[in-house]
Amino acid sequence: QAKITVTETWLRKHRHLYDGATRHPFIRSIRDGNIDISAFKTWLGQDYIFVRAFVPFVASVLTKAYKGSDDANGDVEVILGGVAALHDEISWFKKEAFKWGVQLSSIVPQKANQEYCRFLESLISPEVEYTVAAVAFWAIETIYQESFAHCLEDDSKTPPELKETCQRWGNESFGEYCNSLRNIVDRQLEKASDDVITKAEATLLRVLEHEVDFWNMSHGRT
Ligand code: HMH
Repeated sequence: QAKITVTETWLRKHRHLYDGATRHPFIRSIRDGNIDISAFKTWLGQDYIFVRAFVPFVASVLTKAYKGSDDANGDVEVILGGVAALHDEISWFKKEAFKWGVQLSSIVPQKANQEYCRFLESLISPEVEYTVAAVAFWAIETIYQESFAHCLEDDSKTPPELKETCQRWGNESFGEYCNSLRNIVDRQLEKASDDVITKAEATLLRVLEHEVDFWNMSHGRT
């Protein structure tokens, strides 16, 4: 029987908050086909700003992977794949924004977004251990993967014009990438001190809260 991993323990323990982030009313409204397109446009513009701030954070995780692990397991390459995907993602946002008539140059980050970006910046600090930063990275990617995969299930009524967006994060290969991140994280946590494990769990909770606030913002609830 396979050993229960640390991430498994955490997901069980924090199931309620985790489901709150992956089954948010904003995601449900996409899945049910009754999404307000203005909410979608808000999300699109705000997420573009988020992704731009996400790039230096992911680069810092890459640096920590290079310095901090012996990297016999190829962590650097997995994370580099994430950086490459973000390059493509930024082009996609520009194209999608044009399609929906969203003017990216005039988007002002809302409060929840500012706070989330500030949180990402705090994790860039070299004081933050590789394990802690990697947990945040895994959680951030996985929440989007699970949320958007939910909108692509057979019984979903996702509007056709939003399918491509859902595919972007909900596709299978993005799912495999998230699994690779999870394996990296569990391997690190296996050899981490109690202090680092405690910090990493607190960081996961902060990510979940920020993700819920981000969806709330898009949904016009703040
Ligand atoms: C807010 N969380 C948010 N935006 C994203 N693009 C992702 C996660 C996944 O990259």
